[in-house]
Amino acid sequence: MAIITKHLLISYCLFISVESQSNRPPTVNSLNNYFTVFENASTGSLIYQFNATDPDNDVLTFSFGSSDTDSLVNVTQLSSSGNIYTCGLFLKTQLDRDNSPSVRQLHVKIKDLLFEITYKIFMIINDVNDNPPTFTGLPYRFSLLEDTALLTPVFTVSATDPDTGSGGQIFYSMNASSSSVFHVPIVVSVESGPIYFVEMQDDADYNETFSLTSNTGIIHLKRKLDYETKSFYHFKVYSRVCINF
Ligand SMILES: [Ca+2]
Ligand SMILES: [Ca+2]
Ligand SMILES: [Ca+2]
Repeated sequence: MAIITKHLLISYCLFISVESQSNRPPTVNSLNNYFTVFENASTGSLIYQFNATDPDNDVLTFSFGSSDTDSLVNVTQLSSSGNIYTCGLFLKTQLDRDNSPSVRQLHVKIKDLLFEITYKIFMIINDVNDNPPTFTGLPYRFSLLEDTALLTPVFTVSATDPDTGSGGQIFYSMNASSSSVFHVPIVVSVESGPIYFVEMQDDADYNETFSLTSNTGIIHLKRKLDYETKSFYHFKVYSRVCINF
């Protein structure tokens, strides 16, 4: 009985081996295994297409794995002609280039009757100017001695913007314009004078007293201070970017 079992096992293994050699895995026909997409692409939009085929005319199925990256997209069979399958990747969730990697690798699993291959695709996420500049180090308050020399740099305002290129380039201003995005109040007290936060109107003469360098955020004193005449200033600084969003 033991001998018969051994013969049966050997026959079974040979059978599988012959079948594996006669079948061949699916293949992918695609010009590029990468594509670009803007980070504000709509959920559900078609972002990439590829063709797959099987040399044995096997029926193919397509799926994604369960990694975080693969949860970003769905794969759907769009059409088939003969043994050529056309598939599309659809965006499943909103992308974010600013707080996550800008290049992501996707793994499409393609199965025929025996084999499963993994088609690796690189998704390159392009930036969109979708963040406003944000001032840091608030609140902005500082005091000056009334004998501070003219042209002294007296303060620096600073904002950050995570977007790339012109979308992340920040300019500062003490005056509102059509391209101003956000502003913060700034209070300057001349040393030993009281600071009145109740007055929220911009001082009429702040432009004559201070200057702000648009690309650095550095504020300079440009007129002599006089504690007896004016003991505090209140005005706003604005940040703007090249491109409105
Ligand atoms: Ca096959
Ligand atoms: Ca962005
Ligand atoms: Ca921006």
